[in-house]
Amino acid sequence: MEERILVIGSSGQIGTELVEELRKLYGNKNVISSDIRDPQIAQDGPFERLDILNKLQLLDIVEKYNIKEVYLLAAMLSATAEKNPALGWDLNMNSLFNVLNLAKDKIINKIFWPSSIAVFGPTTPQQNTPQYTIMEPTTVYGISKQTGERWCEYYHKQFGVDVRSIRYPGLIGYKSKPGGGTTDYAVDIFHQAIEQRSYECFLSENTTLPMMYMSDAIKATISIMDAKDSDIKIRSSYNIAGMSFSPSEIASEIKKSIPNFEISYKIDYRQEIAESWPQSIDDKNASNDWKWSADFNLSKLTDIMLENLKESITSKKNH
Ligand code: NAD
Ligand code: AKB
Repeated sequence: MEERILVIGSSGQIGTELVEELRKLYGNKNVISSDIRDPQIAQDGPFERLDILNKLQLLDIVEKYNIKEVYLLAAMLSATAEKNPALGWDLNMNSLFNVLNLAKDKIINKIFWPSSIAVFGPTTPQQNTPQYTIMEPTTVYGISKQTGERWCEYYHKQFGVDVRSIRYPGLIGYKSKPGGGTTDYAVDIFHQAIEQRSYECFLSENTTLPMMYMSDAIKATISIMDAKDSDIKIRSSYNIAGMSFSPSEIASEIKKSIPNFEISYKIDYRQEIAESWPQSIDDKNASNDWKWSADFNLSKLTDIMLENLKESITSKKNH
């Protein structure tokens, strides 16, 4: 049987777009999407309901489709995990072990597992944060990602597992809704700008964070998975950078297209999380090792988000 790819947590913000792209590259039937909930948009290709914490169910699906490559996207993100620390830890760690162990047992060959800028903490240099630096995360999500990075490197060194990873910044796209992160405001703001002409932001106006347009994130994911094994020099996780902005900067950019748009601020517990993260990222290791570079800046991102969301919101209203 042909070797196939499994995406776990495919109904989320990244999975929705990654599955679409992987199917363009490898064919619909060769990319199996899976999640505990239905997909956000209609999909052309096999979908399996899979709880990643259920090892037997995972093995059944892997054997049924002759899966050799896994993209593990199921996780609890920063804001939600702060409200459910034990559940967040359980999901984020045991999902990773279940997949790493399939590779250790030589059932699958290759794994993609995303880390995050949340691995950094308040003692990390915030500007141009280096690949190797102080890492003292203060959220359960950040602790789980930092621990996950250590385990990925360990499984690579001790058992030869081919696991590849990227520390994504906050991701922004129009095709899917985000799932409980601190950077979610940067997606919600576009929806509210079009529908309400106003947005109440839960982060303060000058809170700068590293962000990235979803197409760049998908490009990075596919590039690192396609890179030659010998080019992957870091088996914990690579820094990658797109752009950095604050709520007031994105609001000003939106105002260029929607002049009567207004932003207001009502800060909540997510402010403290955001303040513990870097403001910008140094990604030269990714550029050197597997030729990474971003294509999108804030102005391009804003144009694309507004144009596409206007279209989809108008067409929903007309149906
Ligand atoms: P998301 O919350 O949008 O999607 C996660 C998906 O996992 C959801 O569809 C959810 O139903 C599914 N899921 C939850 N529990 C599950 C289980 N037990 N079994 C199977 N599926 C389960 O998250 P996302 O934004 O798509 O993020 C994907 C990965 O990328 C995560 O590891 C996240 O930490 C990482 N990441 C995301 C961002 C971002 O800005 N989106 C940034 C950095 C890192
Ligand atoms: C979150 O805000 O939790 C995510 C992330 C940066 O990991 N978007």
